[in-house]
Amino acid sequence: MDFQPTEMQTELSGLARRFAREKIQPVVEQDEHDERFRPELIAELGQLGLTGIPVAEAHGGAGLGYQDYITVLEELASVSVSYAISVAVTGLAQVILEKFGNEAQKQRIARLAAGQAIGAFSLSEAGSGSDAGSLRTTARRDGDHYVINGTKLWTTQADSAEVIMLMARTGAADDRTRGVSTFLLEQGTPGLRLGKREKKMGCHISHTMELVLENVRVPASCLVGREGDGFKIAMTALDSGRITIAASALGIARSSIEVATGHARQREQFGKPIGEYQGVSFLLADMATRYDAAKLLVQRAAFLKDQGLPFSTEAAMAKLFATDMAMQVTTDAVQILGGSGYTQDFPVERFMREAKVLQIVEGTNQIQRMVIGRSLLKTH
Ligand code: COS
Repeated sequence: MDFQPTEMQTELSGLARRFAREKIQPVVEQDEHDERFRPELIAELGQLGLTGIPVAEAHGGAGLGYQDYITVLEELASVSVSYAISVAVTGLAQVILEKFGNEAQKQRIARLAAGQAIGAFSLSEAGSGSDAGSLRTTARRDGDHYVINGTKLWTTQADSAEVIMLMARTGAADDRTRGVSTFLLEQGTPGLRLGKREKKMGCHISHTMELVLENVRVPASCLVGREGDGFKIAMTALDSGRITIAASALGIARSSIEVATGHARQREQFGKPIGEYQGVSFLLADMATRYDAAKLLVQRAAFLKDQGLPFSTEAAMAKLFATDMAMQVTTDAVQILGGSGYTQDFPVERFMREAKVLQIVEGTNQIQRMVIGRSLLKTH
């Protein structure tokens, strides 16, 4: 593992940083207010080659690794977590199709990798969040079709997605995780409709949707992998997804440190810049140290994944530490900015709201601790 970014990583992060500053920054605050997502920005990111980084060139991706991917997500998130998450969730669909899809399903990757289409991942339900294996949406085999019924919750960008990777129960309820299968659903399939859009604390650009499935009849060829493999497919995808969420946490933390440091230099109280008070400079020192420690964990998880080595536990550690770090660092940045920090004149209050969701998505940080704890205690 090398601490120096490669030439490719420097180029990718430079591209992503410029795009985020020139294209997202000018519209982000208004769009957050208007809850407006711009798919055309994803298409432009696709033209820059930034929407299919970890997918093989044969499938339309860039054929690079997660160590490259995290540099791009950090830059996007440093301006807008919503767009970083959009790229990451579309990436989740690509990763699933590449690893588990049949040849026809793999053909669907190219449009996602090019940013021409958006993907979604639909696992959670009202009664099944952390306990993902208890999901109740059913997919009943009917000849050479499946008929899917149920209601999914918290599906990011289901309203703009062309393809939705959806987990449903094909086995008995007491089969739990072994009775779950993954399906590739098309937007517009009869019986599949959007339910309510959640009113959230932050990340308003990113739409979080309820999905209602009423006798959705799909050909059996929509099954991804084998019947009953769906839970493991979801868990495998989430292992990778947790690295992308951790990388997004780095972005908002870094921006918050930059804003807070600039403020501490300029803002004078009692006749000198507030950064000259130890109460502020020590806070900044802790913020920067936590950011660097988180970055090393995220880089390690990405490195292991790129090497083809086991990385579930390390991804959980990176997600846990980086998102808790982002919550702390963004909160401290608001504190350093004082009254200004609590207003929308500065982005730190938005970053603080965005940090909160990162402690929850792709497995709450309590679930990450469970994953880490189990790996420590397992006997084989
Ligand atoms: N990769 C591959 N397989 C995995 C896996 C992983 N990371 N984690 C678990 N599995 C497998 C297990 O090996 C087991 O296989 P067998 O049936 O062959 O023994 C099976 O999946 C069930 O595993 P387990 O018994 O550990 O499942 P649990 O019901 O205890 O759930 C947790 C495990 C809690 C880790 C899982 O439910 C989880 O991650 N929950 C959070 C869900 C989540 O992140 N939701 C957010 C959605 S996106 S916003």
